[in-house]
Amino acid sequence: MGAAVAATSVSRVALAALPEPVLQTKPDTLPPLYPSTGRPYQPVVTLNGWTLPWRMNQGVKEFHLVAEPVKRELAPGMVANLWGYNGQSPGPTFEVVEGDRVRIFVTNRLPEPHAVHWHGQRLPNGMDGVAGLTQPAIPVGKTYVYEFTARRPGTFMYHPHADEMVQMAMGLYGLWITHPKQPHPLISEVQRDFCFLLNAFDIEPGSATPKVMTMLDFNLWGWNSRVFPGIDSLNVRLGDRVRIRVGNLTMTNHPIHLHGHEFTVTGTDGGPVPMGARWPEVTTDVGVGQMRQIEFIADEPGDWAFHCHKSHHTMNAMGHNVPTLLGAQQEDVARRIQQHIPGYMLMGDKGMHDMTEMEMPLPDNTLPMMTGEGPFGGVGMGGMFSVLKVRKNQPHGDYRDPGWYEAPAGTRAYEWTGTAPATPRAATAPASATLQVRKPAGHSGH
Ligand SMILES: [Cu+2]
Repeated sequence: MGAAVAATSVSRVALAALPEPVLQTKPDTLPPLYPSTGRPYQPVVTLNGWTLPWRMNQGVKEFHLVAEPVKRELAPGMVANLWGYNGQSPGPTFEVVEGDRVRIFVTNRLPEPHAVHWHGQRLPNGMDGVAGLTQPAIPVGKTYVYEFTARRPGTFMYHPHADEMVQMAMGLYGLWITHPKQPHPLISEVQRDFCFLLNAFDIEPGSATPKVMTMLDFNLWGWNSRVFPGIDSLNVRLGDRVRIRVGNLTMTNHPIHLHGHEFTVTGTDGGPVPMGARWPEVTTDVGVGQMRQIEFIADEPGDWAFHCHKSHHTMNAMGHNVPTLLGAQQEDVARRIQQHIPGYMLMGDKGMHDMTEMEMPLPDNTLPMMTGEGPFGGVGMGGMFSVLKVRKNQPHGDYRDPGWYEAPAGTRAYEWTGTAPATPRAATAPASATLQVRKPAGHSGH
């Protein structure tokens, strides 16, 4: 990673040359990149991602973005064939300071034309990256240069504006953070600043390449092209002010929900939210093409679930055309089928929780629908799910996973082992309390 950052003394030849692209091969959450050149700022941490180093060239921050096919591990046990930037999907995060002049070299190593749109930025029209409208598409193998001044601070993203349907279905996008150049009345100083993009893939069990024509029926719901249990936890110190920036480039909305704390939405991709327009929430809906920046004080120690509240989005690939079998007596049927198909299992007659412990034979390169191990057993999740870990002794600036929370004695839900009172429901209910059911009359066909 060092090459581009370390180029402090740039030779005349290098001035005319393309910056060497910095690549990342692992899906790990890299520690914050403290700026070694340019103005200082409090950096962000990209979940399961990284920040793109730059080189200074006569006062301009120069970046080199390479669009190319990549392999991305969505979670241990599954690798997807995606399109990304600089070795990963999503691409690296850009971090600059309000007022910075930036020059971005974009090399197209995709099999088709490309263009990069800088979502939310104020910039000259010809730098907006809409193929055909503001520039010719970048041909295969060619490099284009974008140059503009990062005029307003905030949370932004970048994504293709050439064959968007295919290129975004394949995982091409990234985040862009512009830090304020001086203390800003609407932008708080925080101790932890996380960012991620919401994404969705449709990958048939047993395969590795997304189906690019899918409009709504995606089967893998990700944060930064990772799915639970592959999404890293957000590790903070008790009392930290925490900011989390979330962008949505999927085809549906995602109500993002945090346990144990209230937060406020302090900004969108349109800028900081005025103080008088902020209110407390525990869930905020991130609409398609929107970004939300939430903030809270992490003042409750523990392992707090943090997830999309659409329950189908906290599952991995599953079949939706399965009949509801709750309450169905299948044991005898299952026994008879097992005589012909050893290992045949019935599912769903008592709910789906069994799926968390089931050792089902899965096709290669396929994640279980409900999975993940917690300290007390199967978590039974997938997709857009992670954990906010708040710890008293998490060192300042340390983002490493502190392990599972140890609840103080007497503060964890426990099993009742005393005698249960009798609950003779029907016998004690007064006659007047029986439900009156009025059936519709005279409407044939009902
Ligand atoms: Cu969702």
